[in-house]
Formats: sequence, structure tokens, C-alpha cells
Amino acid sequence: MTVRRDLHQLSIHADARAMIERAREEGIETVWDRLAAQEPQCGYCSLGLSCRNCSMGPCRIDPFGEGPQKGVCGADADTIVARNLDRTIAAGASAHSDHGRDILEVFAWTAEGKTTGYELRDPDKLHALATEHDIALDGRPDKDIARDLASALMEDFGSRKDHVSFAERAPEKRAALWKKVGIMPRGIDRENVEMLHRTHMGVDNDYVNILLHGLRTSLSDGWGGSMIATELSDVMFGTPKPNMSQVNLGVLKKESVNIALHGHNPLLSDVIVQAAEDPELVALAKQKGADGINLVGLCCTGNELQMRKGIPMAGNHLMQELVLITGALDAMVVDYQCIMPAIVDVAKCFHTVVISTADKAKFPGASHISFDPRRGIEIGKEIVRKGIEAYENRNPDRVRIPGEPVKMMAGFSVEAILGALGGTPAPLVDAIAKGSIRGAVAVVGCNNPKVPQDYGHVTLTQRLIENDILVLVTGCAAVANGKAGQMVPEGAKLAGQGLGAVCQALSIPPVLHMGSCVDNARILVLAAALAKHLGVDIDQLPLAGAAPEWYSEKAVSIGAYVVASGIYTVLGVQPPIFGSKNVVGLLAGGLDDVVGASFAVEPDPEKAAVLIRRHIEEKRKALGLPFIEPSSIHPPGHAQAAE
Ligand code: XCC
Ligand code: SF4
Repeated sequence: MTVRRDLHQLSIHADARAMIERAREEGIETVWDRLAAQEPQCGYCSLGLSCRNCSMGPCRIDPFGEGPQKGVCGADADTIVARNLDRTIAAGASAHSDHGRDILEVFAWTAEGKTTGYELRDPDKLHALATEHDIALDGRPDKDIARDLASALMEDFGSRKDHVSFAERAPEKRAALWKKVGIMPRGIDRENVEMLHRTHMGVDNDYVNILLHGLRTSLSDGWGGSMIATELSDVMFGTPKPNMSQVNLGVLKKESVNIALHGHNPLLSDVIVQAAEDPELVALAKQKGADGINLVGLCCTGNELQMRKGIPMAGNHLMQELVLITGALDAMVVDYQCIMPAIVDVAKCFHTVVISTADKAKFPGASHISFDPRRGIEIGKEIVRKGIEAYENRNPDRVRIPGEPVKMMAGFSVEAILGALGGTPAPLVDAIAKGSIRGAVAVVGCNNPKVPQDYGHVTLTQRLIENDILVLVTGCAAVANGKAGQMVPEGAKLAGQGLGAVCQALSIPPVLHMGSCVDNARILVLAAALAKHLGVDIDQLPLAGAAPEWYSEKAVSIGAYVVASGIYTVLGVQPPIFGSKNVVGLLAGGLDDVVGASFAVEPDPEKAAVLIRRHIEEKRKALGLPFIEPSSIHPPGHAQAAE
């Protein structure tokens, strides 16, 4: 029998708590129940000290030094911990990059006229990318330009280059450093395959060498696969511009056919948006008694839609089961990544159909409609029709939609941010130089049931903005801060005076939504633009990253490429590395001498805010900008609280 935690320990949000309570009343199992059933979780695995890379094992290293200190092959704690972490990075980098390749493939097919439902909606961005790749414009048709761009980017996945093309966007000093250290990513697939090779028994056993390849692999994600995903999605679906949208379970509508789009890849969801506007399908929905079709987003597919089209966001990672428990969702359409297999079981307690669409991501118990972008719009319509049919089975007595939606602003691509600043980073740089904005922090990543949902994101973000630090968000973090009301222009009043005044002048929130998790690439591009404008390297800027509630392998890859790009990063959930003092020493300090940045782990967001503020003031000091003495910064309520 497991002990049930108080609802307030599970989520900071009323909509979530209402649905968890309903789940408990009705005996519906959720992620929190399954976590409790797993506790206590394996100590060896939590420390990274178990290995099953070969069948002489599985092996474990005794963290207390009494039992075995080597696996059967002789691998020690350093090797095992480093190898495990690196395989995690490779899995995350592969997930992002495979998503990037799917986009690239459809982009190429669209250029060849082989798809339905796709266009090249942002010709300016297409032309800019082509020019960046030395592809002639010369008044050629966009489709020809796109075809050349597609084949140039395909090469980034292979092994025929000495660096991925977007690495050229990094400041010169950074690129030179990557070359010097030997971590310049060559090909995306190449680094990932090499990682699996290196971590095979009897290949790379030097933890430093192993971890450096981890950084290289992650860079092939950030400056490779993810950046390709973001840039080509912008060309096909439009580069995001600021828009007002809504968030939380209140975005579901009692009177409408509700369809949630969950996962990561905008290829499918974009055509579903088009299909849901089809007059015939709208008429069908009305004929069945609904007032229309209401699309809502979940996780990063939701972010993609909210960024470009203002589609309302039902919730982040830990909301995926809870949205089903409203009884108001008719269909949940999933592509891939972060989709809990459990949703199929929760959906069975209601009338909701779960529709899987990616042939590489099947869910036993779901209806599978194989998505083929060459018949995109036809399949999109078939899926929407299924949702409308499911609406007929909805039991109105079972519907419980908690609360009213909260407003939030989305759509801050780098282009939009620079646009708001008048086309150049100069005003932002000036505000940072004067000190009205102290610096900028990317707060990104997931939910994790080990943390009260959204507590880490919202608390850390609040502490940063009230201390005049601009916050950039992506992924599930963006949903958290949106729900907390930090992402509307009126949120300026939650910020300190300096940042607040800048936000007011520009009518923007102090927390800017930069997109999905692959869109962390936008943050790299922005950091590079700031560094180039100042003629410095990224690690000299007053920037930091944070992933207060991360859970996924992709988040580990993101953290690694952010650090390898020169940005100090604080993790809120402990990664499984503490079985090796040497690995911890390298990641949490040693890397400063290698790439100019390192990791910290701090579960308490109040303390994480202090670490980050001190770091930012240190960077300001080194740049000769007005600074607050870092040692005078303490958590709220601290006895020596200064200022
Ligand atoms: Fe997944 Fe992207 Fe994490 Fe959210 S933030 S839980 S990875 S949906 Ni990417
Ligand atoms: Fe054990 Fe070595 Fe095989 Fe890992 S690689 S399972 S440590 S024998």
C-alpha cells in the first residue's frame, strides 16, 4: 500500500488538482500513483552505477566502496557513469534530430510538389537560409531554391562534412574552441552512431574522452538536428510572430468537438488545423449537435501550434492524463515523444479516442492512422472526422472542465524579438549594459512527477524577473509560466523596475515564449547574435540556462549543448551521475576550463535563482558593466539578505 501525497504536493495548479482528485475518486491511475508504486527507486540506477551494455553483466558498482568497484569487464564507476550519461545524450539528440529529418524530408517533398497541405509560407526565411548556404536566388522559383537547400541540409546528417552547416552561426571564437577541443559536430548521424560505438564494451573507457564526445553529440542536436527542425518548420508553417493565446484545461469547450494535438512534430498538426476549418467537417460537427471544432495543444506539438497560430494550450507534460479526465476530450491525436503509454488506459475510462499517427510511435489500444505527408490534408480530414464521430459518444454528465482559461502571449521567434527591437539587438544590449536588464536566462524543459508540477518553473522565473532578468522559455516551462500569468504584457508588473519598464515600452511580457523544445535552437541563435554584436564569445555574456523539472533524455542533450555553447546551466532534478565524483567534478566545474561553462544541480528554485543571479553579476563584472556584488545575493528570508 503506497502513501498518497497531498494534492498540493503534486501540482501548483487548481485545474490539475481538481482532475487528480477526480482520478482518485474514480480509481483512475495516474503518473503520480505509478511513481509512488515504484518507490523506492533503484539506488544504483539513480547514481548511474548500473551497466547492462553487455551480457557479461548486468553489473553494479557499490557506492559505499565495500562491494564490487568494477564490472565484469573491469569498467569502473567513472566509465560506467560517463557511458550511461552519454547514451542518454545520444537518445535525446537522436530524438530531436530524427524529428528534424522528418521535417527536412517533407520540406524536400514539398519542394518537389509531392505533398498535399504544405506550402513554403515564409519565402523571406527560405531566401535567407538559401543565401546562408551559398545557394543562388537569381529570381529562381522558390521550389527550386528549396530543393537545393534540402539537399544541402541532408548532408548535415551524414559524414561528408567536417562540421554541420549551422555551426557557422556560432561566434568565431566559439567555433574555434569547438575545433580546438575536438567537439565540433561533423555529421548529426555520425556523432550519434559514434556514441553508440564508443560506449560499447571495450571501446572508450576514459571518462573525460567519453564526456567530450557527449558534448559533441549534443552540439549536433542544438546546432544541427534541432536547428534544422526549427528553421524549416518556420519556412513551411510560418515564422512565429507575437500573438495572444490561452492556456489551461479551461480551453476545452463544453459545446464543441474537442481535439487535442499531442507530441512534438508540427507536420501532422498543421494539416489538422487546416482540416478542422473544412466547411464540410464543421457542418458535420454541427449536425452532430456541437457548435464547432475546438483544437487544443499539449506539450510541444501544442507549443508549435500556439507559437504560429495562437491555438490554445491545454497543458504541459503532466496534464496529458488529466485532460482526458475532464471527460470533455473527444480525440487525442498523438505524433511522437513524451506521450505516456498510459493515456490509452485513461482514455478507456471515457469516450475519448486516442489516435496514433506516426509509424514509428504506436500505442497498443490506440487507433492508428498512418500519417503520410504526401496525402497530408486527406489524412488530416480523416482524423478530424474520427474526432467528430467520437463526440457522439460523449456523456455530458461525465464532463467536468475545471476553471477558466488564462491569457498568455506566444510567438517570440528571434526574428520577432529583433523586430520588436527595431531590427537589431542593440537596444537589448544597451539595456543590459546600463543594467536595467541584468541578463537573460533560458528556463526550459519538462515536468517531472518528482517535483510539484510547475513549482520549479514558476518560482525560479518569478525570482529572476523580479530581479530584472529577462526570461526566455520553451517546452513545458512555457506552459507553466503562461498558466501562472507571467506571460502577458501586464506581467511587466511582476518584474523589477528596470525590466518592467522595458517590457511596458515594448508591450511585451517579461517572459518570452520562444517555442517548443527543438526551438531551443532559437535561443542559441539569439545568444550568438548578442555575442557577435558585442564581439565576444557566448560564455562572456550574462546568460544562464535552467531546467527545473526536466525528465527526458532530450532535456539532457539540450543541457549539454547549452553548456557546450558557453552557457552555465542549473538542473532542478538530479541526473544519475553522482556515483562518480570525477564525472560530477568535470560537469560541475571542470568544464569551465574547457568550454567556459558548466552545470549545477539545485532542486530548490529559490536557491537556483541565487546561483543564477550571482553568475550573471559575475559575468557583468568581467565585462566591466555595473554589477551587484555576487556574494551579497542570498535567498529570500536569508539572515544576511542584502540590497
Ligand atoms: Fe517533453 Fe517537449 Fe520535456 Fe515537455 S519539455 S516533457 S521533452 S514536451 Ni521538451
Ligand atoms: Fe558489466 Fe562491463 Fe558488460 Fe557493463 S560492459 S555490463 S560493466 S561487463
